[in-house]
Amino acid sequence: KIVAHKRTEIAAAKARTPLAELRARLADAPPVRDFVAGLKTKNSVALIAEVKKASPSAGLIRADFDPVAIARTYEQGGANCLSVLTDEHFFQGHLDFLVAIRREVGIPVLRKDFILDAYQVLEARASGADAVLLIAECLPGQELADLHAAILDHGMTPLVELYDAENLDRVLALNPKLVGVNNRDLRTFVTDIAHAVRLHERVPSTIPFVAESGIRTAADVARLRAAGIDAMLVGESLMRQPDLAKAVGD
Ligand code: IGP
Repeated sequence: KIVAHKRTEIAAAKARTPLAELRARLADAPPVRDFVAGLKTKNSVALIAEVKKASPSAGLIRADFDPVAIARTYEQGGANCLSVLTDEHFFQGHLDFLVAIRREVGIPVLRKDFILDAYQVLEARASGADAVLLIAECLPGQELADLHAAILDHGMTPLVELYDAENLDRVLALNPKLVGVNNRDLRTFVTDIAHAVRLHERVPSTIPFVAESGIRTAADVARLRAAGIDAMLVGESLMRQPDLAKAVGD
């Protein structure tokens, strides 16, 4: 359902801004920052802090939503990298949030969206993205490899996400620079950190690994650390904190 809606959005975007025009904008885009290098500093479990106003599972998460102010606070609090929701319909995000955040912060930024078409990869780079999410469950067959190559061609880092263990071999065949396991079952919205811990055991330790979704407490982080997981992507539980700077520091 999300994928079908996304395809109509992409068609509309292509009609609004033709490919040639988007290509011309690439020259003015800010240079790419190294997302993987960004994860290699500071915290024992690196933090990708997510700027997310709303989600299908949670509804509106934060009413006083100022994306740039939140991103700055995350950076000052010591986050390694940022994830910015750019999907408008389901997450109340926007590409303009990415543009503004990339201009105002120094740490690398991921475009978090449902990427189905190389046009969106170009959009991401033209908007200043340093990394782009790819979801294995949304990209059957050759589509995953083709978009992975397109992201690398533009000098950005693909974060290849999966939920279903059956997609792991397909993901590892890409020789990915960064793998993420989503703890949220998209059919039920239930999150279970044990899911990432289990799949992490099947990913070679040379590939940086991100645990995504449902990470809330210090005990959760301790579990990831004990499992040797490199990084975590945290959205909702940070976005709900009244004192964001303190929450990131903790
Ligand atoms: C963050 P949480 O539970 O901390 O808010 O989760 C992130 O993992 C989640 O937003 C996410 C997501 C996605 C959103 C993971 N994969 C794919 C949209 C699309």
